[in-house]
Amino acid sequence: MISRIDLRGDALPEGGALRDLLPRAEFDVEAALEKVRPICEDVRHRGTAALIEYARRFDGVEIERVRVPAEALTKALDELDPAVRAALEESIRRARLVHREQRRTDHTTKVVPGGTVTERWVPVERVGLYVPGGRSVYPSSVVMNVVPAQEAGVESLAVTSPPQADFGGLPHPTILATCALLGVDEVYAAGGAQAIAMFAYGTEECLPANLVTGPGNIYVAAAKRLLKGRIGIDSEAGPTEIAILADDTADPVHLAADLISQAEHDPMAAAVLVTDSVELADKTEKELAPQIAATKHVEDRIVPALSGRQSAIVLVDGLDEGLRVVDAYGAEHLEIQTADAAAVAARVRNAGAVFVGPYAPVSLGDYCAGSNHVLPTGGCACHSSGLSVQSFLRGIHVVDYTRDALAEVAHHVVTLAEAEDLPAHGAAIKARFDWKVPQSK
Ligand code: HSO
Ligand code: ZN
Repeated sequence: MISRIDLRGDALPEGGALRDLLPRAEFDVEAALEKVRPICEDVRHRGTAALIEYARRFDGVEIERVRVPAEALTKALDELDPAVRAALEESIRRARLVHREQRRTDHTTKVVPGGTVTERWVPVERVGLYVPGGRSVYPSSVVMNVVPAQEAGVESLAVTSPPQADFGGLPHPTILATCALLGVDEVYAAGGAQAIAMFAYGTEECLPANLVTGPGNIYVAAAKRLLKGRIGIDSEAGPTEIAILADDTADPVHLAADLISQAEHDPMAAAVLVTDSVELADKTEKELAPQIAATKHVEDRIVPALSGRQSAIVLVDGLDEGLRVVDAYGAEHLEIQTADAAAVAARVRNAGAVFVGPYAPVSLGDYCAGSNHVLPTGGCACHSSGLSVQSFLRGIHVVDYTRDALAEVAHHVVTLAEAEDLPAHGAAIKARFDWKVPQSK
């Protein structure tokens, strides 16, 4: 079911070479670029008419308008299962607690008397949030995108999700209900690359946005790559990943359940167990079959995900080597299931999010931990963070110097300008002092 990679014995290779030994899903965004280019151009030129045509072609549904009417949002919330509503409300409450504390405050540094630099944090004005449809209708992802944007103070927020043939061309009702619960009233029925183009270029119905966030399929990722620059993007989310670092104190029943839990997302999802215990590896592998037999999405997602070359049990000599392996991998989600898990977790350098000990499974983080579940995949955790309030803010440096403060440093600026062969830069300083560069006292 799941392959093994035995890294015991010899010393582990360094950096990139170690990474090359580890399994990873292939997610070839480049290949999809040429497919999405004409679609994005079409939306740019024909706006709503193009979106309506793509709804017909890709989503198999006739729609007359892309903007979801307000009544549809209210209706969806009225009809939402009360238990789901209560769970979403708790998820929102916890997410708000965590994200609210991420807000940065403006800070002024007095560099010299009369010379200050203030860093002002300003929310992005208008944000478009992409919420996938089809196989993955995740109201939880609406929460994870909307809450940080709102806590950052974004004023204009629009959500888009693919039109569903089963729901009269509207996005899935649970998505609509979650938007209503969060107070988002601008929602569109558009999916795929065309939805990203709608936010980038704007249409008759939808104003262009400054930033688009949210996970999507390979076409969504390709459109983000193509339109990046015209519109800001969060990341090109790839298939989900779980890595677990475990020793012989871990419970194989938990490990198997957690590996399967993320394999359930996608046939390309990656589940990687790193351990120094062969016995634990054997027991966990044995646990997989009965647990898989008892769940859904088996043949289409779980089995291909676990048996694919992106998933594996990796055997290492000890925890230090295990840490090196999980750091080289840089998983979207990393569980630490070892003795003294908090101390081990504190040593992790690369992961989208770390889950400590037996009672913090990834599923908790997916819904109700308060943490964000939009996280870097494909090894991007080595350089990027998950979605947060910070993703929706820009830091603006405000430079304020008096005449004396400028005079004090003028000769240095002029010297550096000359060293870079940019005399006009120096002249902009000299002009303020009748062309006589003050020397420092
Ligand atoms: N594990 C997914 C998020 C998710 N799980 C949504 C359930 N619903 C990627 O972090
Ligand atoms: Zn999940």
